[in-house]
Amino acid sequence: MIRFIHSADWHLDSSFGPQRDAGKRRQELRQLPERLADYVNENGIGLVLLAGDLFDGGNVYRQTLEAMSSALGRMRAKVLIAPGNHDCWGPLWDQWQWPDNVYIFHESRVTTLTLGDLVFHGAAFTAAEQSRSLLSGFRAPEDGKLHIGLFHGEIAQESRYHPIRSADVAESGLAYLALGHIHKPGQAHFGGTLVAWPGCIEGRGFDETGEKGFYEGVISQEGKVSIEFVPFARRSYEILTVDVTGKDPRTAVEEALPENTQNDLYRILLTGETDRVDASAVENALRQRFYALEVRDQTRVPMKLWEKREEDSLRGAFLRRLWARMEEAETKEEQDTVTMAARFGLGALEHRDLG
Ligand SMILES: [Mn+2]
Repeated sequence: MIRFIHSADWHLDSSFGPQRDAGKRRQELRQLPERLADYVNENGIGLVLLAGDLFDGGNVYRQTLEAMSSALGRMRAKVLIAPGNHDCWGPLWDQWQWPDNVYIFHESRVTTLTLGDLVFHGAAFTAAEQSRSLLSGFRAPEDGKLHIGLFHGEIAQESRYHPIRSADVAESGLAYLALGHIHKPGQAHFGGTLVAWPGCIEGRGFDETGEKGFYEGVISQEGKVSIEFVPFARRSYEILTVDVTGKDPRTAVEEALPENTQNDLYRILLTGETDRVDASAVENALRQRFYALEVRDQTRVPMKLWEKREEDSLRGAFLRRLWARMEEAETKEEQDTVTMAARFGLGALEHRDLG
């Protein structure tokens, strides 16, 4: 029995864009290989399959390369790497002295590495794009050994990032096909082949929400491969929509929150109908419960508030003029602008803080 890890899309040295803690997040990501080395050694993992995009680009900090290289070398496991479109084979890989337990596929055609009864078939991106399907026509020999594929690429008919067709997988004779590239984890069976892509190991923004990690697998004595997902990200990005209709916004948010949010980055969208909401007050009140929090107001002024336009008062006159604008509004954006004007105006008329 062999235990293995299949991971991909670390995107080390990602910029993390304009986030407040971008530098710290970059630093945390750089510690990932060390954390993974600990996991490998503590869990008796003998094989590590890394399916590309480990670096975000070819221009990597020396510090990152050193951290990565020493962590891989510390793993008491054979480490196999198939470079992807972000970290394609080139000086980045070629001009670095990698530890002896690390093997890097470096050709843009399928090559083979045999380790005892296991045979690995893999390839590298050697440029930022690879639109040929390398598994097309591939067939592993029926030699009683277990055949495993390792590529950066995606299950697709056409793609600039190595399309792999499901029909080719079904014909491949591979027991397991380890892919990278798609940032959301997934798996499928085609013919006798289990194919999986673990997704990115750490979210980098609100377009990469939810649990992130890797697949841990077992190759049984009989040559059967099974995998399960292991959450491993330091932090996750979550978007939570909270309807605050008829509720105190802060209470509504607190009721909707899962228990432990301390390590995570949350974007909370306040929705529903209300005439008073102060997103930044909610944000300030709850900030301590998160690694990072942003609260956005997407609520609408309640219809009953518009009913006050019938009043013979300054408020009524104000609402009548805005209501006329609302009826003329042709887009959702125009309606939102009128709504915001109504909210601010009413707040001012009632001497409320405009927040
Ligand atoms: Mn990729």
